Amino acid sequence: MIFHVLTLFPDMIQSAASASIFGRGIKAGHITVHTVNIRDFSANKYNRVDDYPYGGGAGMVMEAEPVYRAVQSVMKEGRRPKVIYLTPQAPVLTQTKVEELAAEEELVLLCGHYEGIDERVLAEVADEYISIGDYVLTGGELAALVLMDAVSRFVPGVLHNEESSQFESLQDNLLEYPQYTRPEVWHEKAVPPVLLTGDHKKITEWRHAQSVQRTRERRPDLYEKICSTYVVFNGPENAALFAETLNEKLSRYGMLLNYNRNKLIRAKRVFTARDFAVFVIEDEAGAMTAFRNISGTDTPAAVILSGTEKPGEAFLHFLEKKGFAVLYTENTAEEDFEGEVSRICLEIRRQMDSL
Ligand code: 6GU
Repeated sequence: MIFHVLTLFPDMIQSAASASIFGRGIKAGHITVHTVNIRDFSANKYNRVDDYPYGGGAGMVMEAEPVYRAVQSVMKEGRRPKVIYLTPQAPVLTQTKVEELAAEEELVLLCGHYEGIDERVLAEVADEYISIGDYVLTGGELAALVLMDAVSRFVPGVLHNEESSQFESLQDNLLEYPQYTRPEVWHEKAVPPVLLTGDHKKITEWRHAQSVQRTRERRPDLYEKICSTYVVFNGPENAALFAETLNEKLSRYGMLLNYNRNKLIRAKRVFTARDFAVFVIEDEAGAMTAFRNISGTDTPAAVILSGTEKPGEAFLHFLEKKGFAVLYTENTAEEDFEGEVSRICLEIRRQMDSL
């Protein structure tokens, strides 16, 4: 991953970037942080890059031309990396957005200072505007560092095996469960007994409950958005393998339902509005028969059809009549299985975030 950071304070970027795990990622060659000093592209002999705002008001405004030239300087050899302007006047960075950005090979991060940047150059160069929270910093540099740090965790090789978790806190809109290490008793406080049982199923259930409770108490806004994800599949090996892989990637607590099994097919099942159903199928007519006893309650859903075609109107209409709101449809051509699963996973997560 290559980050080009356009800034008036390249030293601030370079010194912060050289520390810790992020710095290790640079040394190992997984990440490159290329800083561009916007002042080097000043159009006047005093190296000035700011001027008074038209219409009056406090502070100075960064001029369009130096910013434009700085952006052009990284757009060499026909490359067109995404340009992100860091500003508090933007949607706040989320874990889903971080993951989406990590799929890029190069990113250009434009850091503003003073009262902002001349609107005309932003309109020409910025592809996206991102804030890191609802407070105002003196400049975009700390925001760029925050963004790079979060993105770097998804760059292959940056985290060692023992540092990376397949599932991230916040990926399911759930906060992480509490952690404990030795000693078993500290200040008369014992480690929760379930963690000493060695019963992995019980431990997972306990952790999930703790995550939910913690989210409700500390982040009621996220709690509102928690969904239970179900990957519901029907069809032979292709569909089954895809469904399994998708379920594992999509959610730590996701449930996989095999609708090739008569027991499930015959039973009535009603999904709620707080569930998210992903239907993975191979044959639409067969799936309609297998799913005859399933219904939703305005349940958000995605449909993944194995093969070269997208799901047809008849199947989508069938699900909608049964109470599902189909937000996303996709087909899997199967060439790059892993990549396909990642891409679909990210798209489903995006849909879940926007509920
Ligand atoms: Cl991206 N920039 C500045 N200057 N302040 C911020 C911010 C960005 N995100 C939150 N506050």
